[in-house]
Amino acid sequence: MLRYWTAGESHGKALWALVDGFPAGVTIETESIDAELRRRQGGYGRGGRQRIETDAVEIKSGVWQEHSLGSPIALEVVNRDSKLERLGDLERPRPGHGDLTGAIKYLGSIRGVLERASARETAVRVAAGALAKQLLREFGITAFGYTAELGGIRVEPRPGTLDEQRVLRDASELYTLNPAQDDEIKALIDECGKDGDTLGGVVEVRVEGVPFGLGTHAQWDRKLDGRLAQAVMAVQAIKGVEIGLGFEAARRHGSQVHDPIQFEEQRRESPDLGYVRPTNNAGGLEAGMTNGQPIVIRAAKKPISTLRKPLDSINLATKQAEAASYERSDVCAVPAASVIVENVVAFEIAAALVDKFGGDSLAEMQARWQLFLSLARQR
Ligand code: EPS
Repeated sequence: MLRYWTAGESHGKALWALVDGFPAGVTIETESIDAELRRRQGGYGRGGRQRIETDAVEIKSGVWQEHSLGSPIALEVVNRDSKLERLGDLERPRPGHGDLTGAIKYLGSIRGVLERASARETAVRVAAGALAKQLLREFGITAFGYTAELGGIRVEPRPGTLDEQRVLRDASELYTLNPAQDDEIKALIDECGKDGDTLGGVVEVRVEGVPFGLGTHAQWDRKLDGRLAQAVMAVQAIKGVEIGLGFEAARRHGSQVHDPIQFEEQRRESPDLGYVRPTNNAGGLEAGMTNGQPIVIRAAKKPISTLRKPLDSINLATKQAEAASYERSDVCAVPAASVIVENVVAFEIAAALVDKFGGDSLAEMQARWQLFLSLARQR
């Protein structure tokens, strides 16, 4: 079973992830994890913290001579802005953050909750996902995330191959797939920042090269659509998750939703084994299992809840009405969310891959994958 936990506070010494169940024999490159960390720090609309940090991973265990050992892998991302000991508490909880609910639940301070609730923690989730991608790479599986909508402006993606779209996304300060719309969105972010307000948006992730049969229909907590939804919903500020057509499927007739099944003999060697679908409204998942089509998953991110022009709140000590506290924040972190969601999705796909083809080593997994493909082609 491949899984991970994280630890660390936003202004503590560092963030850590402990990845357990990662198979032995996978080539691990620190540089490709760092590249994902840099992408997470970027995107138009970010705040002052990202000018302080230069996130980089340190692999503390489980890797030797650039190969995984099959033992737990400990990842560390150091906080340059490590000042928790010097920080005081907040008095006026920010609506939308965990300040009020956490302080009441833990009978403690707001600081004690916000430090862990902060989206800073996503740095190390991205590191864990980027590590998992190195396993996916061995099987030709790629995860690709981008900004689909920001502040109510829908981006019309330019069509193209994955490589072409990657070039577009990486050239965009908003991580969109249509440079013609970026200026309008940047102007909106600027305007919003001047008003002391914040913006949310929608990010989309496509996973390609996924084989048939990851996940299962057989038990609710092993259904892959459910596991993906949990991983994505558990990212800070995400309020909605859709797979494939998502909510739109509820508005259409069945004949306009379900993807017809065709067979093309010449595609037998591809991940779909020749079972072709003219549409992919299911987003690659049927009955909690992958169906050989790309996985398509979208997440709705609410605007950041720390507003420079604060909302009404109370002083928690006096219960008198006061404006919410303000601490340095971002106007918009939707592009960063596209990186985070891409990487948490990648981790879940890798976990499902280990469930299906798992063993102690990459070589064992690859042998079982080949065996499965040859048996499935006879079906
Ligand atoms: C973030 C770091 C945080 C915030 C932001 C994301 O740093 P600081 O609080 O020191 O400015 O910029 O956190 C939040 C949006 C939040 O809700 O806490 C990061 O590294 O992503």
